[in-house]
Amino acid sequence: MLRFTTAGESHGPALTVILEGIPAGLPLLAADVDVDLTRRQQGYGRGRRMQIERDQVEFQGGVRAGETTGAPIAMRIANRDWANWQEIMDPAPREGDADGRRRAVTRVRPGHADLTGLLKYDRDDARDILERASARETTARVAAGAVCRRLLAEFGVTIGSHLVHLGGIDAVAPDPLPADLNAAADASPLRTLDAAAEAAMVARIDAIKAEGNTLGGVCEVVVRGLPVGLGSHVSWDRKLDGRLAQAMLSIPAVKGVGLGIGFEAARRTGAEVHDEIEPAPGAVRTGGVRRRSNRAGGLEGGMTTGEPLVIQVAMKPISTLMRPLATVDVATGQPAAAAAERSDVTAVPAMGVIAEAMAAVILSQAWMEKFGGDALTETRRNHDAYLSHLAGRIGS
Ligand code: EPS
Repeated sequence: MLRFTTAGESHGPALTVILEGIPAGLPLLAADVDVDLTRRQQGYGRGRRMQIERDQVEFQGGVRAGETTGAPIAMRIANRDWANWQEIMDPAPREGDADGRRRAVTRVRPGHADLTGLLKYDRDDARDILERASARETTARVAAGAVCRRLLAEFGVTIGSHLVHLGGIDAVAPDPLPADLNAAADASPLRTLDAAAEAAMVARIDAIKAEGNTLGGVCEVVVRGLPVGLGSHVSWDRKLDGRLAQAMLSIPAVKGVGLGIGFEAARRTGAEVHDEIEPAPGAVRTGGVRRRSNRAGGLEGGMTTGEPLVIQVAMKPISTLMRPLATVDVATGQPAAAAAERSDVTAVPAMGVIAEAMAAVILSQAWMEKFGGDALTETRRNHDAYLSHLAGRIGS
Protein backbone atom coordinates (compact mmCIF):
# COMPACT_ATOMS: atom_id res chain seq x y z
CA MET A 1 0.00 0.00 0.00
CA LEU A 2 1.42 3.36 -1.03
CA ARG A 3 0.96 5.76 1.88
CA PHE A 4 2.50 8.77 3.57
CA THR A 5 2.40 10.53 6.87
CA THR A 6 3.65 13.96 7.85
CA ALA A 7 4.84 15.50 11.11
CA GLY A 8 5.91 18.96 12.17
CA GLU A 9 4.53 22.32 13.27
CA SER A 10 4.31 25.59 11.35
CA HIS A 11 6.95 27.33 13.51
CA GLY A 12 8.79 24.20 14.65
CA PRO A 13 12.25 23.20 13.37
CA ALA A 14 11.07 21.36 10.25
CA LEU A 15 8.39 19.38 8.46
CA THR A 16 8.95 15.68 7.93
CA VAL A 17 7.22 13.25 5.57
CA ILE A 18 7.63 9.52 5.13
CA LEU A 19 6.34 8.07 1.87
CA GLU A 20 6.21 4.30 1.56
CA GLY A 21 5.41 2.12 -1.45
CA ILE A 22 7.37 3.78 -4.25
CA PRO A 23 9.10 1.02 -6.26
CA ALA A 24 12.90 0.75 -6.44
CA GLY A 25 14.75 2.22 -9.38
CA LEU A 26 12.81 5.45 -9.84
CA PRO A 27 15.22 8.25 -10.77
CA LEU A 28 14.73 10.96 -8.12
CA LEU A 29 16.59 14.20 -7.39
CA ALA A 30 15.96 16.82 -4.73
CA ALA A 31 15.32 19.22 -7.62
CA ASP A 32 12.28 17.11 -8.68
CA VAL A 33 10.73 17.91 -5.30
CA ASP A 34 12.00 21.48 -4.90
CA VAL A 35 10.34 22.62 -8.12
CA ASP A 36 6.90 21.84 -6.65
CA LEU A 37 7.81 23.24 -3.22
CA THR A 38 8.64 26.53 -4.93
CA ARG A 39 5.44 26.46 -7.01
CA ARG A 40 3.41 26.07 -3.79
CA GLN A 41 5.04 29.18 -2.33
CA GLN A 42 3.91 31.47 -5.15
CA GLY A 43 0.67 33.34 -5.67
CA TYR A 44 -0.53 36.91 -5.32
CA GLY A 45 -2.14 37.42 -1.93
CA ARG A 46 0.34 35.50 0.23
CA GLY A 47 1.61 37.15 3.42
CA ARG A 48 5.07 37.92 4.81
CA ARG A 49 5.77 34.33 5.85
CA MET A 50 6.38 33.32 2.24
CA GLN A 51 9.19 35.89 2.03
CA ILE A 52 10.92 34.15 4.94
CA GLU A 53 10.70 30.56 3.69
CA ARG A 54 12.73 29.04 0.82
CA ASP A 55 11.43 25.48 0.92
CA GLN A 56 13.97 22.82 -0.06
CA VAL A 57 13.91 19.08 0.55
CA GLU A 58 16.58 17.00 2.23
CA PHE A 59 16.29 13.23 1.64
CA GLN A 60 16.83 11.31 4.85
CA GLY A 61 16.08 7.79 3.64
CA GLY A 62 15.02 5.67 0.67
CA VAL A 63 17.06 7.43 -2.03
CA ARG A 64 20.62 6.55 -3.07
CA ALA A 65 22.70 7.87 -5.95
CA GLY A 66 19.70 9.53 -7.54
CA GLU A 67 17.40 6.48 -7.42
CA THR A 68 14.80 5.16 -5.02
CA THR A 69 15.70 1.89 -3.26
CA GLY A 70 12.17 0.71 -2.46
CA ALA A 71 12.58 1.71 1.21
CA PRO A 72 10.38 4.38 2.81
CA ILE A 73 11.38 7.78 1.46
CA ALA A 74 11.97 10.19 4.35
CA MET A 75 12.10 13.90 3.56
CA ARG A 76 12.78 16.94 5.72
CA ILE A 77 11.97 20.54 4.89
CA ALA A 78 13.42 23.09 7.31
CA ASN A 79 11.32 26.01 8.57
CA ARG A 80 13.47 29.12 8.28
CA ASP A 81 11.08 30.94 10.61
CA TRP A 82 12.11 28.50 13.37
CA ALA A 83 15.02 30.84 14.08
CA ASN A 84 12.47 33.43 15.29
CA TRP A 85 10.32 30.95 17.22
CA GLN A 86 12.79 28.71 19.06
CA GLU A 87 11.88 29.96 22.51
CA ILE A 88 8.16 29.66 21.89
CA MET A 89 8.27 26.27 20.16
CA ASP A 90 11.12 24.61 22.10
CA PRO A 91 10.21 20.94 22.74
CA ALA A 92 12.05 21.13 26.10
CA PRO A 93 10.62 23.05 29.09
CA ARG A 94 12.41 26.35 29.74
CA GLU A 95 13.60 27.74 33.08
CA GLY A 96 11.45 30.52 34.47
CA ASP A 97 8.68 29.87 32.00
CA ALA A 98 5.82 29.46 34.45
CA ASP A 99 3.28 27.79 32.21
CA GLY A 100 5.84 26.23 29.88
CA ARG A 101 4.39 28.11 26.93
CA ARG A 102 4.79 31.59 25.43
CA ARG A 103 2.69 33.67 23.10
CA ALA A 104 -0.34 31.69 24.15
CA VAL A 105 -3.35 32.07 21.84
CA THR A 106 -6.62 32.20 23.73
CA ARG A 107 -8.74 34.45 21.48
CA VAL A 108 -9.72 31.54 19.22
CA ARG A 109 -10.40 32.28 15.55
CA PRO A 110 -13.84 31.43 14.12
CA GLY A 111 -13.43 28.92 11.28
CA HIS A 112 -10.01 27.66 12.43
CA ALA A 113 -9.24 24.45 14.38
CA ASP A 114 -8.35 26.60 17.45
CA LEU A 115 -11.47 26.13 19.56
CA THR A 116 -12.58 22.62 18.61
CA GLY A 117 -9.01 21.33 18.94
CA LEU A 118 -8.41 23.06 22.26
CA LEU A 119 -11.55 21.52 23.77
CA LYS A 120 -10.97 18.07 22.30
CA TYR A 121 -7.27 17.86 23.24
CA ASP A 122 -7.76 19.62 26.60
CA ARG A 123 -5.20 22.38 25.98
CA ASP A 124 -5.29 25.90 27.44
CA ASP A 125 -3.20 27.40 24.63
CA ALA A 126 -4.63 27.16 21.10
CA ARG A 127 -1.04 27.32 19.81
CA ASP A 128 -0.80 23.59 20.56
CA ILE A 129 -3.57 23.15 17.97
CA LEU A 130 -2.97 25.86 15.39
CA GLU A 131 0.71 25.07 14.90
CA ARG A 132 -0.27 21.69 13.50
CA ALA A 133 -3.56 22.74 11.85
CA SER A 134 -1.65 25.43 9.90
CA ALA A 135 -1.56 25.00 6.14
CA ARG A 136 2.23 25.03 6.47
CA GLU A 137 1.82 21.23 6.76
CA THR A 138 0.88 21.08 3.08
CA THR A 139 4.58 21.66 2.25
CA ALA A 140 5.20 18.07 3.35
CA ARG A 141 2.28 16.82 1.26
CA VAL A 142 3.62 18.58 -1.80
CA ALA A 143 6.97 16.83 -1.26
CA ALA A 144 5.22 13.42 -1.17
CA GLY A 145 3.15 14.39 -4.20
CA ALA A 146 6.24 15.45 -6.15
CA VAL A 147 7.75 11.97 -5.76
CA CYS A 148 4.45 10.40 -6.87
CA ARG A 149 4.31 12.81 -9.82
CA ARG A 150 7.84 11.63 -10.76
CA LEU A 151 6.60 8.00 -10.71
CA LEU A 152 3.58 8.75 -12.90
CA ALA A 153 5.75 10.79 -15.29
CA GLU A 154 7.64 7.56 -16.11
CA PHE A 155 4.41 6.43 -17.79
CA GLY A 156 3.61 9.71 -19.51
CA VAL A 157 1.03 10.91 -16.95
CA THR A 158 0.96 14.69 -16.41
CA ILE A 159 -0.82 16.56 -13.61
CA GLY A 160 -1.62 20.26 -13.87
CA SER A 161 -3.99 22.80 -12.39
CA HIS A 162 -5.28 26.32 -12.89
CA LEU A 163 -7.40 28.75 -10.91
CA VAL A 164 -10.96 29.11 -12.24
CA HIS A 165 -12.59 31.33 -9.59
CA LEU A 166 -11.44 33.80 -6.95
CA GLY A 167 -13.61 35.70 -4.47
CA GLY A 168 -16.65 36.11 -6.74
CA ILE A 169 -14.76 36.44 -10.06
CA ASP A 170 -14.87 33.64 -12.66
CA ALA A 171 -12.01 32.96 -15.08
CA VAL A 172 -12.77 31.70 -18.58
CA ALA A 173 -10.17 29.10 -19.56
CA PRO A 174 -9.26 28.41 -23.21
CA ASP A 175 -10.78 25.27 -24.75
CA PRO A 176 -8.82 23.11 -25.27
CA LEU A 177 -6.53 23.82 -22.33
CA PRO A 178 -2.84 24.45 -23.15
CA ALA A 179 -0.81 21.27 -23.72
CA ASP A 180 1.54 22.28 -20.89
CA LEU A 181 -1.07 23.44 -18.41
CA ASN A 182 1.32 24.24 -15.57
CA ALA A 183 3.71 26.22 -17.77
CA ALA A 184 0.77 28.47 -18.72
CA ALA A 185 -0.77 28.65 -15.23
CA ASP A 186 2.52 29.21 -13.40
CA ALA A 187 3.19 32.23 -15.63
CA SER A 188 0.23 33.98 -13.96
CA PRO A 189 0.55 35.39 -10.41
CA LEU A 190 -2.81 33.80 -9.67
CA ARG A 191 -2.28 30.67 -11.78
CA THR A 192 -5.23 31.60 -13.97
CA LEU A 193 -5.45 31.39 -17.77
CA ASP A 194 -7.77 34.42 -18.17
CA ALA A 195 -5.74 37.66 -18.25
CA ALA A 196 -8.79 39.96 -17.90
CA ALA A 197 -10.11 38.02 -14.91
CA GLU A 198 -6.61 38.01 -13.43
CA ALA A 199 -6.49 41.82 -13.40
CA ALA A 200 -9.91 41.99 -11.72
CA MET A 201 -8.85 39.37 -9.16
CA VAL A 202 -5.64 41.25 -8.30
CA ALA A 203 -7.68 44.42 -7.74
CA ARG A 204 -10.13 42.48 -5.58
CA ILE A 205 -7.32 41.03 -3.46
CA ASP A 206 -5.87 44.52 -2.92
CA ALA A 207 -9.27 45.89 -1.87
CA ILE A 208 -10.00 42.97 0.45
CA LYS A 209 -6.53 43.22 1.99
CA ALA A 210 -7.18 46.89 2.79
CA GLU A 211 -10.34 45.80 4.60
CA GLY A 212 -8.43 43.21 6.66
CA ASN A 213 -10.52 40.48 5.09
CA THR A 214 -9.78 37.25 3.14
CA LEU A 215 -10.93 35.44 -0.05
CA GLY A 216 -11.56 31.87 -1.22
CA GLY A 217 -11.81 30.36 -4.69
CA VAL A 218 -11.76 27.30 -6.93
CA CYS A 219 -8.94 25.49 -8.76
CA GLU A 220 -9.29 22.80 -11.40
CA VAL A 221 -6.86 19.87 -11.51
CA VAL A 222 -6.40 18.08 -14.85
CA VAL A 223 -4.57 14.76 -15.19
CA ARG A 224 -3.71 13.47 -18.64
CA GLY A 225 -2.30 10.12 -19.76
CA LEU A 226 -4.07 7.76 -17.34
CA PRO A 227 -5.24 4.41 -18.72
CA VAL A 228 -8.79 3.06 -18.31
CA GLY A 229 -9.33 1.00 -15.16
CA LEU A 230 -7.62 2.64 -12.17
CA GLY A 231 -9.85 2.33 -9.09
CA SER A 232 -12.77 -0.10 -8.94
CA HIS A 233 -16.56 -0.27 -8.94
CA VAL A 234 -16.74 -3.30 -6.62
CA SER A 235 -16.46 -1.74 -3.15
CA TRP A 236 -17.15 1.70 -1.71
CA ASP A 237 -13.64 2.32 -0.49
CA ARG A 238 -12.00 1.36 -3.79
CA LYS A 239 -13.97 3.86 -5.90
CA LEU A 240 -11.46 6.36 -7.23
CA ASP A 241 -13.87 9.30 -7.24
CA GLY A 242 -14.52 8.84 -3.51
CA ARG A 243 -10.81 8.51 -2.76
CA LEU A 244 -9.93 11.62 -4.73
CA ALA A 245 -12.70 13.60 -3.03
CA GLN A 246 -11.49 12.56 0.44
CA ALA A 247 -7.93 13.55 -0.41
CA MET A 248 -9.03 16.97 -1.69
CA LEU A 249 -11.31 17.63 1.29
CA SER A 250 -8.39 16.89 3.64
CA ILE A 251 -6.59 20.01 2.36
CA PRO A 252 -7.02 22.82 4.91
CA ALA A 253 -9.97 25.14 4.09
CA VAL A 254 -11.21 23.00 1.18
CA LYS A 255 -14.99 22.73 1.44
CA GLY A 256 -16.12 21.26 -1.88
CA VAL A 257 -15.03 18.92 -4.67
CA GLY A 258 -16.58 18.47 -8.11
CA LEU A 259 -15.65 15.76 -10.62
CA GLY A 260 -16.06 16.64 -14.30
CA ILE A 261 -18.90 19.15 -14.52
CA GLY A 262 -19.55 18.48 -10.82
CA PHE A 263 -22.73 19.98 -9.28
CA GLU A 264 -23.80 21.24 -12.71
CA ALA A 265 -24.67 17.60 -13.64
CA ALA A 266 -27.54 17.69 -11.13
CA ARG A 267 -29.25 20.53 -13.06
CA ARG A 268 -29.12 18.88 -16.49
CA THR A 269 -30.94 15.95 -18.15
CA GLY A 270 -29.19 12.63 -18.70
CA ALA A 271 -28.76 13.33 -22.42
CA GLU A 272 -26.96 16.57 -21.52
CA VAL A 273 -24.69 14.88 -19.00
CA HIS A 274 -23.50 11.46 -20.17
CA ASP A 275 -20.64 11.30 -22.64
CA GLU A 276 -21.48 9.39 -25.81
CA ILE A 277 -19.00 6.73 -26.87
CA GLU A 278 -17.66 6.12 -30.38
CA PRO A 279 -15.08 3.81 -31.94
CA ALA A 280 -11.50 5.07 -31.91
CA PRO A 281 -9.23 2.35 -33.24
CA GLY A 282 -5.71 2.89 -31.95
CA ALA A 283 -6.80 4.84 -28.86
CA VAL A 284 -5.20 2.26 -26.58
CA ARG A 285 -5.45 3.94 -23.16
CA THR A 286 -9.22 4.38 -23.53
CA GLY A 287 -9.69 0.80 -24.81
CA GLY A 288 -10.19 1.50 -28.53
CA VAL A 289 -13.08 3.94 -28.01
CA ARG A 290 -13.42 7.62 -27.16
CA ARG A 291 -15.97 9.84 -25.41
CA ARG A 292 -17.46 12.64 -27.55
CA SER A 293 -17.35 14.88 -24.48
CA ASN A 294 -15.77 14.59 -21.04
CA ARG A 295 -18.44 15.85 -18.66
CA ALA A 296 -17.73 12.84 -16.42
CA GLY A 297 -14.20 14.19 -15.96
CA GLY A 298 -12.50 10.90 -16.76
CA LEU A 299 -14.33 8.73 -14.21
CA GLU A 300 -17.14 6.19 -14.68
CA GLY A 301 -18.13 3.63 -12.02
CA GLY A 302 -15.33 4.77 -9.72
CA MET A 303 -12.71 3.92 -12.39
CA THR A 304 -10.69 6.01 -14.81
CA THR A 305 -11.99 6.01 -18.39
CA GLY A 306 -8.67 7.05 -19.94
CA GLU A 307 -10.07 10.51 -20.77
CA PRO A 308 -8.51 13.44 -18.86
CA LEU A 309 -9.34 13.42 -15.15
CA VAL A 310 -10.90 16.76 -14.16
CA ILE A 311 -11.35 17.75 -10.49
CA GLN A 312 -12.65 21.08 -9.21
CA VAL A 313 -11.58 22.01 -5.68
CA ALA A 314 -13.27 24.84 -3.73
CA MET A 315 -11.54 26.63 -0.85
CA LYS A 316 -13.18 28.89 1.74
CA PRO A 317 -11.54 32.19 2.70
CA ILE A 318 -8.64 31.92 5.20
CA SER A 319 -9.85 32.12 8.80
CA THR A 320 -7.21 34.53 10.14
CA LEU A 321 -8.66 38.00 9.47
CA MET A 322 -6.59 41.11 10.17
CA ARG A 323 -9.89 42.81 11.03
CA PRO A 324 -10.81 40.12 13.54
CA LEU A 325 -14.21 38.51 13.99
CA ALA A 326 -15.93 38.29 17.36
CA THR A 327 -15.03 35.37 19.58
CA VAL A 328 -14.58 34.33 23.19
CA ASP A 329 -11.27 34.50 25.08
CA VAL A 330 -10.98 30.97 26.43
CA ALA A 331 -8.76 32.21 29.31
CA THR A 332 -11.46 34.55 30.68
CA GLY A 333 -14.70 33.34 29.10
CA GLN A 334 -15.34 36.94 27.99
CA PRO A 335 -16.16 38.27 24.51
CA ALA A 336 -13.03 39.29 22.56
CA ALA A 337 -11.67 40.01 19.09
CA ALA A 338 -10.07 36.92 17.50
CA ALA A 339 -6.26 36.62 17.41
CA ALA A 340 -4.50 38.05 14.33
CA GLU A 341 -0.77 38.57 13.78
CA ARG A 342 -0.09 38.10 10.10
CA SER A 343 -1.82 36.06 7.44
CA ASP A 344 -2.37 35.52 3.75
CA VAL A 345 -5.30 37.32 2.06
CA THR A 346 -5.77 34.26 -0.13
CA ALA A 347 -3.89 31.02 -0.79
CA VAL A 348 -6.08 29.63 -3.58
CA PRO A 349 -3.23 29.56 -6.17
CA ALA A 350 -1.13 27.49 -3.73
CA MET A 351 -4.09 25.23 -3.04
CA GLY A 352 -4.10 24.21 -6.73
CA VAL A 353 -0.50 22.97 -6.39
CA ILE A 354 -1.43 21.10 -3.19
CA ALA A 355 -4.45 19.54 -4.94
CA GLU A 356 -2.12 18.36 -7.74
CA ALA A 357 0.05 16.71 -5.06
CA MET A 358 -2.90 14.97 -3.42
CA ALA A 359 -4.10 13.76 -6.83
CA ALA A 360 -0.57 12.44 -7.54
CA VAL A 361 -0.59 10.45 -4.30
CA ILE A 362 -4.05 8.90 -4.81
CA LEU A 363 -3.35 8.10 -8.46
CA SER A 364 0.03 6.55 -7.61
CA GLN A 365 -1.73 4.44 -4.99
CA ALA A 366 -4.27 3.27 -7.57
CA TRP A 367 -1.44 2.77 -10.08
CA MET A 368 0.49 0.48 -7.73
CA GLU A 369 -2.69 -1.45 -6.86
CA LYS A 370 -3.31 -2.08 -10.56
CA PHE A 371 0.24 -2.71 -11.73
CA GLY A 372 2.18 -3.59 -8.57
CA GLY A 373 5.90 -4.27 -8.59
CA ASP A 374 8.76 -3.85 -6.12
CA ALA A 375 10.96 -2.39 -8.84
CA LEU A 376 10.04 0.14 -11.51
CA THR A 377 11.07 -2.43 -14.16
CA GLU A 378 8.39 -4.80 -12.84
CA THR A 379 5.74 -2.06 -12.65
CA ARG A 380 6.56 -1.15 -16.24
CA ARG A 381 6.30 -4.77 -17.48
CA ASN A 382 2.87 -5.10 -15.90
CA HIS A 383 1.71 -1.74 -17.26
CA ASP A 384 2.97 -2.50 -20.77
CA ALA A 385 1.31 -5.95 -20.75
CA TYR A 386 -2.03 -4.36 -19.74
CA LEU A 387 -1.79 -1.81 -22.55
CA SER A 388 -0.91 -4.54 -25.10
CA HIS A 389 -3.96 -6.45 -23.93
CA LEU A 390 -6.18 -3.36 -24.19
CA ALA A 391 -4.93 -2.76 -27.73
CA GLY A 392 -6.35 -6.14 -28.74
CA ARG A 393 -9.80 -5.68 -27.17
CA ILE A 394 -12.52 -3.62 -28.94
CA GLY A 395 -12.68 -3.53 -32.75
CA SER A 396 -9.16 -4.74 -33.40
C1 EPS B 1 -0.95 30.01 8.07
C2 EPS B 1 -0.51 31.29 8.41
C3 EPS B 1 0.63 31.95 7.74
C4 EPS B 1 0.79 31.34 6.37
C5 EPS B 1 0.94 29.85 6.56
C6 EPS B 1 -0.36 29.26 6.97
O1 EPS B 1 1.87 31.68 8.40
P1 EPS B 1 2.30 32.46 9.72
O2 EPS B 1 1.40 31.97 10.82
O3 EPS B 1 3.75 32.04 9.95
O4 EPS B 1 2.16 33.92 9.42
O5 EPS B 1 1.84 31.90 5.64
O6 EPS B 1 1.35 29.21 5.39
C7 EPS B 1 2.62 28.73 5.36
C8 EPS B 1 3.53 28.93 6.28
C9 EPS B 1 2.90 27.94 4.16
O7 EPS B 1 4.03 27.44 4.02
O8 EPS B 1 1.99 27.79 3.33
C10 EPS B 1 -2.01 29.33 8.82
O9 EPS B 1 -2.39 29.81 9.91
O10 EPS B 1 -2.56 28.31 8.35
